Amino acid sequence: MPSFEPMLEVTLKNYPKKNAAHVSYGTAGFRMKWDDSLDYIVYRVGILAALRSQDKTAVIGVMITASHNPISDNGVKIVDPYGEMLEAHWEKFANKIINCSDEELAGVIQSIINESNINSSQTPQVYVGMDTRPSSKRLSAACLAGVETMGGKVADFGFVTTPQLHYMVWSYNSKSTHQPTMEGYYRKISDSFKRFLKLCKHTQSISAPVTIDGANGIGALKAGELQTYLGDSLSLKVVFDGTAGVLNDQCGADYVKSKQTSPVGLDTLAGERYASVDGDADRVVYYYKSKDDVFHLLDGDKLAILMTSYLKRLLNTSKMSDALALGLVQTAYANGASTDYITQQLDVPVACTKTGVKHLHHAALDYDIGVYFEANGHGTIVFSKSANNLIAEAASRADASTEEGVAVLKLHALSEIINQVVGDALSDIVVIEAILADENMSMEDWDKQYTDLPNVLTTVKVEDRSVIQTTNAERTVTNPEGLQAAIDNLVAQVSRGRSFVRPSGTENIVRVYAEAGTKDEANKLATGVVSLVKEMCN
Ligand code: 16G
Ligand code: ZN
Repeated sequence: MPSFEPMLEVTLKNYPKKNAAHVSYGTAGFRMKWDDSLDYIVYRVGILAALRSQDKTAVIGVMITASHNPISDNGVKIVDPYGEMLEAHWEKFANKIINCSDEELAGVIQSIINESNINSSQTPQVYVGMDTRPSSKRLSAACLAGVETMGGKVADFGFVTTPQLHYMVWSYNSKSTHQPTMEGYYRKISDSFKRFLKLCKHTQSISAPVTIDGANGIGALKAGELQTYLGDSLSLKVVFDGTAGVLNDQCGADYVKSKQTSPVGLDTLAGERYASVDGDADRVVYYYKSKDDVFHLLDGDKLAILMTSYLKRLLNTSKMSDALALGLVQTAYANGASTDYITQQLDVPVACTKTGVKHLHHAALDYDIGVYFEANGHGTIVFSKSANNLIAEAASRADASTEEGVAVLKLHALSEIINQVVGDALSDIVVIEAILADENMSMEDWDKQYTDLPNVLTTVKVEDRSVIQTTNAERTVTNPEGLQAAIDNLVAQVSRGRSFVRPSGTENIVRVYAEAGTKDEANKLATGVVSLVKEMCN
């Protein structure tokens, strides 16, 4: 009998399979409305994470969260050794282990062990974290039971943001000098930020606070902790901190981005900076109110352009632009004006990938310095190993009395403020604040880098979203036949038109995006494409 079986017999009784419906590991792991059937899923994910740990001889992470979704949802996803999303081949194992019956479970575990040649004598090590949902604690306990079933050891980090858990896993496995502890995480950001500020002409500290909408979730709690490390170098004023409101309810990054308005109840003042994070703090958008009382959103595209244009300048001044290739990665949702600006005005190459962080992250690794952002605010900057080494080495001998030397030191500090492992709202905010301070830029200045083309993002309910198939990073429909030609025809009828449709990866709907030279044209295009989808897909 395999060594895990006696223990499995004991723990399985507490986590019997409750859901007959097939579930699959998607871009967000397993995610659904919470009811007690999620318990067995997370228990089995704990088992799988332990197997993955033995497979990679490394610490593996499990994060319990449903991100920007309502408080009644929850979910779970696995973090691979260097903080990446779970490898595709193992997503198949995840589907197998979750969808088999209780009776089949031992056999499925054994088949994964056999197929991956896992050495079962190693002790699995799993890091577990959770968001602030009421259901998260019991799910975390279920995960622990799963890991322990396989004889594994758990480090339970309790309430953490998703990027913090990714950081811990990466930091431990890569033996980073930045410790796999909360203190290590905060010190990495705050020490490098303070170093950066000392190199800036305009300011030694940023006096005006940035207001952070914590979505009534974990981001609020952790922004508060980060503040204690930042001291008076940067003031984070946290609102929607969970003391009164409900998680992600009329606040948070998803609300602000999709409704294009500030959170309900937040009294915005002209000239001030605001940022909203989502329920697990891996997404962020900025916004401000202009003097004429108009709300202006600075979404993931605007963040990406600010970071990319600033990096481009630093590379030029530091005379490192020949050695380090800079590039930007976006998805089809990126506003066309942002892509035009960065390619035409700044001469930085842009790649486009499918939706989902892992695709962008992967593509960004093709550059020495790759900036990637989804328009919804997921994103970060990744540096290749050799870029990190080159920058660290140049910084160690940089002459701070020259412009060139200062640029090298700033580049080095930025590479440490940013969470290179995964998009991280808190570290993204600190990077944006660093750039705005150094450039002495107001929100208006930032917003003026380019003007968004008017756009519409809407959804269509269809019977079966899988009838829509796409290629070319989701920008071209291959099925149903004729749909793409019909979309092209509508696009040709408006100025600067662009439109695409894709099946959602998270809900049973089709998403439609349209942009054009004027708001009327964008609306007209969207309406036309929605009709086409309804006609041809139902
Ligand atoms: C998931 C993805 C997010 C993407 C969204 C698209 C991760 C961590 N999250 O939340 O990047 O924007 O799905 O949803 O990859 P959709 O397929 O329903 O449009
Ligand atoms: Zn999220």
